[in-house]
Amino acid sequence: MADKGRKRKGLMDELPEQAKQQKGDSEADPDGNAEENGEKNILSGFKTTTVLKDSALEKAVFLHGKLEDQEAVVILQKTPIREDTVAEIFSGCKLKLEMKNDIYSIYHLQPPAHLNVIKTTVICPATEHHVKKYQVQEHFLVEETGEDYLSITLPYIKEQRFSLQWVFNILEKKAEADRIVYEDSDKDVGFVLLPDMKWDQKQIHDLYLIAIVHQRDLKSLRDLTASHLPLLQNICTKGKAAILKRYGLPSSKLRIYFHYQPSYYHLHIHFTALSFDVPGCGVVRAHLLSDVIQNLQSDSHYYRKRTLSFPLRADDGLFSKFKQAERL
Ligand code: M7G
Repeated sequence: MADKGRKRKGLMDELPEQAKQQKGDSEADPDGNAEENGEKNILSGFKTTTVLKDSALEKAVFLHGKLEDQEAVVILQKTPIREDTVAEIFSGCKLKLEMKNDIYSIYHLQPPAHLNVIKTTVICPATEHHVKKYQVQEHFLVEETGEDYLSITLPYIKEQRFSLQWVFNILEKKAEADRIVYEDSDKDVGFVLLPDMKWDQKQIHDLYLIAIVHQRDLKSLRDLTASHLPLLQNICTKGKAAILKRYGLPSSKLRIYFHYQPSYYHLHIHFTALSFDVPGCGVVRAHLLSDVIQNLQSDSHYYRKRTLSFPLRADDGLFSKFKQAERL
């Protein structure tokens, strides 16, 4: 019975007050009249050149095009339907019958405008890397030894990959300062915990936060040794506590992991809701923080020596480097 009662509760009811205050812009502008409120529609001039990916599963379309003569990537994604908005959807919608057969009927339901928001991510100016990142491509599994890392991967990531400006902006409070959920400002073991760009913060079901370390010389898992255990343990303990406090989600409902390879080579850790089958949480890319801690406890140089497997896209520059080195 208790469980049934809980199910009936809206998901937003489950978000504690503090978390509700952190929600996205559409809540501040429930009718979606941003333009009327003085916010310019920057996307009215967007010209699509290519559809990079059209994913029915993710309910998203990834577009490459031009925005005021600059290269841009725009991602349109339908957001999950929140349980606490269902009653309003039913009472305020326009309903059109599409098909009826015996006990089965299908309707075309148009919800009130403010409940019909499409999460829109704009990357502008976008680099060639961004365009490739979102393009559908064949993937190959690479087995990178410690030697391969030093001779192939490290030189490549030093000259390539994405800018880390957005990371430094967060650490220096030049961007997203109002979104920070928790910060430990210690220069050695400190970090900033905040919602990932992928999470619209509307429901806990798809909770996604990242912890970004204050240390600037750690690129990825490969740089970690036992000397970083205090940092990792600090993130693990304080990150979990902050999420429990803000969102009421216990650590038993969290998946906490690194990506290898990451897209951005400044050490960060992903905190996602276990209930959310998020892309990138599978065995070929994710390394659980708890496993990483244990591996470093048993061998300080574990991640310097181990062969690590990860998928690479056929058009990834790193893939070409592995081919040139005849490692594929
Ligand atoms: P990753 O493992 O380096 O790359 O994770 P991935 O994108 O292939 O997973 C970086 C994480 O940072 C991703 O989950 C991104 O969604 C997130 N992220 C990227 N940017 C540019 C931003 C940003 O500007 N703000 C926030 N809050 N998150 C970002």
